[in-house]
Amino acid sequence: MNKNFLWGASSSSFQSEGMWKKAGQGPSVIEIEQHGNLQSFQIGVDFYHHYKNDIKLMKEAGLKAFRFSISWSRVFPTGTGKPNAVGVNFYRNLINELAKAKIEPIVTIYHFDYPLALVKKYGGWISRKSIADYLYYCNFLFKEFGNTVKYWVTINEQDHIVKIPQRLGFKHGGFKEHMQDCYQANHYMSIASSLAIKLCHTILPKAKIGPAVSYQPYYPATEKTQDIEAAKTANLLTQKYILDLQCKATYSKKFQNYLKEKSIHLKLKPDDFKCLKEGKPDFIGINYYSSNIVKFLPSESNKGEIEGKPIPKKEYGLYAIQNDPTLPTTKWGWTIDPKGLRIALEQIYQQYHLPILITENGYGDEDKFLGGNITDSSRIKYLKDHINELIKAINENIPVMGYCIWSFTDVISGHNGSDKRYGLIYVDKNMNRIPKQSFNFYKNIIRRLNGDV
Ligand code: BGP
Repeated sequence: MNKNFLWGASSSSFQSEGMWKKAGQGPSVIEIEQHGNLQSFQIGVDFYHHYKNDIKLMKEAGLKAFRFSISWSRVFPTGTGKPNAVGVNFYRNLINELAKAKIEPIVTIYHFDYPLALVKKYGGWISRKSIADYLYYCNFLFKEFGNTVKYWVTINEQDHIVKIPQRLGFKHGGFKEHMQDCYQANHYMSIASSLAIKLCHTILPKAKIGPAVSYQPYYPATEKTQDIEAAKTANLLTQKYILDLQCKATYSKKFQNYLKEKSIHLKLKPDDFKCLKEGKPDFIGINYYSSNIVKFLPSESNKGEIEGKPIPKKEYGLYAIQNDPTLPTTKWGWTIDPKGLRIALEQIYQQYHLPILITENGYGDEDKFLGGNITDSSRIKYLKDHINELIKAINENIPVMGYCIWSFTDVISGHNGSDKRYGLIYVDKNMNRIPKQSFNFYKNIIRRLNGDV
């Protein structure tokens, strides 16, 4: 295995740091989205105060890379303007600590926690103005941290931000979460991402930068032509349209026809496609957790199950996305499909011919600490099976740059609060860190596959 392979782990600011609206941090849209779990997010796993200890543990595990996100509103409390020195200092210290431990930082610039002030000001991503503010923030980060950070992720799971409109925070700006606005936001986010890539290439010519998308293969439920067609359509309408835009600077004709049918008319400028062409990613980050099957769903009178909301799981006349009943699932119903990881890597590489970084892959469970060892054997099996498929993909010459487990320590789950744990390290109520068995498993994998033993 290539010595430069980035064996890593991932996290995000709002799920780990805590220090919510403290030390100068401004509010973000996560407050609206996570109302039920807000308290957990306010505390996170107190990474803000535990980062040094966590990095020590990362070093012990032999991690080559750590992917974390910067909280935009910790750096710019109102989204733009004057930076918050305390926040900037926190990230500088964190990055320096990683450098000391010889762990490559992979920085996600924006991971769901959009500054609330910008939504209130002009609606956030609904407005073209959002592009300039995002670039202002990126420019600051590239100049401030570019001498130590070589890997950047522009936007985490833009496909999910569009699919879960609360993450756009529109409501708070007095806007509706209508499809038209979500797809417009997607367009502006894509341009912002491409301009950030171009800017990064200018300021930091040696750096590598790309988006991270959530990707799952869609298998036809049967061999019937209509199911095969439905699976292709679901793939295009839920994830491929974003990669086409960001990597090929185009909306396919089929996607354009779909928008037309939904009476969605995007505000486009001819220059937009020039920007997209000029800001081609160096790599595609993928977050892979599960796969789905798809069957054709005949037309009904009520076209579109969730009218007005983008990317439903069912589109009458087009497709229905389902779990494969023959595959096991996590306790939260996420299909476990290790082969799907290799298939996803193959599909993405065949279409876009770019290196791929696995920015997230992991297993959520209700781990319990009752003293002694935390035996998370289901997680170990999940990781082992996925890493095997990753190796097969690499042996098939798919250029994979690295593999980041979600997550290093437990963090607060985006959908399920603190009940659902992903970490190799358990975090208890007092913020103590207790390595699980999977910690040793991963440590051994890295040592073995990196050729250290
Ligand atoms: C991805 C997000 C992460 C993380 C992960 C697990 O979509 O990028 O932030 O939350 O999913 O999801 P969850 O915590 O909801 O199980």
